[in-house]
Amino acid sequence: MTQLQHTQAQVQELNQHSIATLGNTVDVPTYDRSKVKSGIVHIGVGGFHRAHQAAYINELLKTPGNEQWGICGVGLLEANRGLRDVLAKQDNLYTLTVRHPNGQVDNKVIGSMVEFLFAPENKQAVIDKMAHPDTKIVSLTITEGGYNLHPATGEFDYSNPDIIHDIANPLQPITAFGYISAALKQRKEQGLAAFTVQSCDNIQHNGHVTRKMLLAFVQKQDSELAHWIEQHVAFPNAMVDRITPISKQSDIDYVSQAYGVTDGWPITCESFTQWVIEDTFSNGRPNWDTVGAQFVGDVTPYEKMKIRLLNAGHSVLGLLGELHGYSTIDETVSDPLFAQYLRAFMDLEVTPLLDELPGIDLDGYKDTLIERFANPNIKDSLARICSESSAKLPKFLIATISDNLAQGRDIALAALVIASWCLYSDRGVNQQGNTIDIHDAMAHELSVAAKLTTTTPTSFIEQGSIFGELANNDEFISQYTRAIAAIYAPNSQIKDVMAATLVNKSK
Ligand code: CS2
Repeated sequence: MTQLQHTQAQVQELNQHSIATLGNTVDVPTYDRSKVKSGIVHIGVGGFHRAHQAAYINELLKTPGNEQWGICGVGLLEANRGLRDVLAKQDNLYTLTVRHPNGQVDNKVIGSMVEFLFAPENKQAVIDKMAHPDTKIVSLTITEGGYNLHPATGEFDYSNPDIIHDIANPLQPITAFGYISAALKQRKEQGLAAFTVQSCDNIQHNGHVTRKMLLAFVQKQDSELAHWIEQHVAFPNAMVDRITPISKQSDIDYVSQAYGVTDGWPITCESFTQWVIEDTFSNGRPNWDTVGAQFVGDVTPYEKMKIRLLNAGHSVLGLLGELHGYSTIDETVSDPLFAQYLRAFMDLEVTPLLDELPGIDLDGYKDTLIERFANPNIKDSLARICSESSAKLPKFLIATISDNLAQGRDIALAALVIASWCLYSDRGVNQQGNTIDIHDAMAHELSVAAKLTTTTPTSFIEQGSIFGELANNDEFISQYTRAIAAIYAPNSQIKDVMAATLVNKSK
């Protein structure tokens, strides 16, 4: 045992009372949390929010004068009940374990979330909180799928049963759009200023998309409110970045051993963090730039760079790695063939599409991505990376394929990834014979379409809600079916097909 490790007898629960005794072993909130008010209501308190926005606010609160910028977390889903119970026991405190590539570990107790509301038990409390005069920002991490846009058309999907419910029941919402609309209506009626709606999800133009989707929703409920939103609500675009794996029992064990505290839901993340935000807010904002975020006039080129390189890069490694039988990103990228494939994909199929990036050394950025993926202390599972691929890939990867085809460029590397996604959905086992852990809202549809491949080689890409018009593109069909033939051949190994694709690419 190292000096820092504690015996079971000394372990105490993490809460406002116990943090007073931890000052020497861990970075605890030094500010008076009882004075902090919720200026931000955040929907979707997953690991990423707790490692990113909540960590920035935690730093900000250390400087007096920022007490109006605490966070009220909101859980919309029944699945958030467990989180609510843990946070309630812990006075909404949790540990953030920051793991550097060189093995250094920093533990911080984050105190910026001062309230948490579990929406299924009290919907009106959530609407009232958002409508409260202290609330200046409603921020979101509702995942790519949460924006309810039809991936292929980019339009609002009115056929979603939850949306149909919310349009008909404005005071009993289920979706983020339903809550935001109800709260903004209350503010409008009470003559209060609108809050900013701030997306923190990995979607290009995330602010514009949120605005378009919210307006499409509200139009069907109350066109006057939609008009008021158009005039008064700001939707800043932003690029967000910090790799945050899913918390595991080993993270809980680590925290109790490292500083003698039982934390029911600690979060682990990498040391790298980035947040580039367009400075358009309707009702004030925290000075996030004093704690490491950047305000810019136009975030578009940075978002595109990040989503098309990092997020797509994750999916490339994730799907190919799952098929081969790897289980984490660091394990996958430490295989030289996978690292080479990723680098070729970034250099040859993404870089030519990126816009000018003032102040960014793109080669350096790509090197850093590979180093971050290789961080051996972040055991980021391929299962997490590949989860909800049906919502992620249209934005991360399929957009790159369409752009390349429109410019007459080759797409062989990306086409193999899509073909691998088909085989992954078809077989559900990797090439070592082990079951692949698939989490996707469309898992059933994906598997049904994939299973038709042997008779109809294009069946998988004919799923219009994911691939749109691509299924009719001859060049895409030819590259995709070539990749399908290679990976469906008897005894085919994904690594051999990757190597052959790289060789052809360099010809
Ligand atoms: C990942 C992201 O597949 C994914 O969703 O690429 O969660 C990624 O880890 C973050 O975007 C990093 O900023």
